[in-house]
Amino acid sequence: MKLIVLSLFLLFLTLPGQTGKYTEIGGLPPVPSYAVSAIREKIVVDGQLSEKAWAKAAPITLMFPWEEQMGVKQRTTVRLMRDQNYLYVGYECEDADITALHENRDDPVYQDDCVEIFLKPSDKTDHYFGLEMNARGVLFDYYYAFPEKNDRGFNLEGVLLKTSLNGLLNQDEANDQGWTLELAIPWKSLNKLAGRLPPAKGDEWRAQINRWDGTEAKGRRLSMWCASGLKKPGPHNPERFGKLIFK
Ligand SMILES: [Ca+2]
Ligand SMILES: [Ca+2]
Ligand SMILES: [Ca+2]
Repeated sequence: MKLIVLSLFLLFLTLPGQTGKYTEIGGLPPVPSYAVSAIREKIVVDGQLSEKAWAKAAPITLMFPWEEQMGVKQRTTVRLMRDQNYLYVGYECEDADITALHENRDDPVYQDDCVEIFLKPSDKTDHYFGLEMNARGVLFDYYYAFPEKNDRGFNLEGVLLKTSLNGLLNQDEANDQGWTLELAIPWKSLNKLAGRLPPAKGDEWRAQINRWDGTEAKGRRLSMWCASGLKKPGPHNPERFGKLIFK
């Protein structure tokens, strides 16, 4: 009898893609991992991913979990790296129509062409930091005491970011190619949740990476690193964040 109970327990542990506290869709693959390399090269946060280190970092391509969303699925490639002072994130967005209207810190930039990263340094809580940035380089940052309260009044100190557009912003008729965003997040800005800063080699954090693309009129799409397991399009589910492993 004991053996049967144990076998059932082990089976439960190994079943893929369980729904959970927040996950609504079963059968999803396990969340992916990404090794964040330590770099020596100095990164100039100018919106150009021209430093050699960027070319060496492994690319993540965002996927589109919701087939019902409208419009063209434009590719987004994301790379991460780190040094003693910063976590660096570089986004390359293919985009035939670059649009972004919001201009001020903590505006709802997720309504624009926008890229995001959520960082959850602690496995003791569901709380995490969010950074959402539009194609103008406007930052909306917050502390999400998930799932209860999203505090947009919280600001991460010293974040550097810059975009570079290959096209014309908010010009319907322009033939745009895309845009890039270069982001540097100071480790010390994350001390509200992180145990050890900078993270040591082998430390593991959870993270999600997203992009909102399109306009209300022509349809909008959400793409992401790992499927959030929600029925309605949305990125907020810390159970389905991927794993960042620091090197
Ligand atoms: Ca650069
Ligand atoms: Ca767009
Ligand atoms: Ca804020």
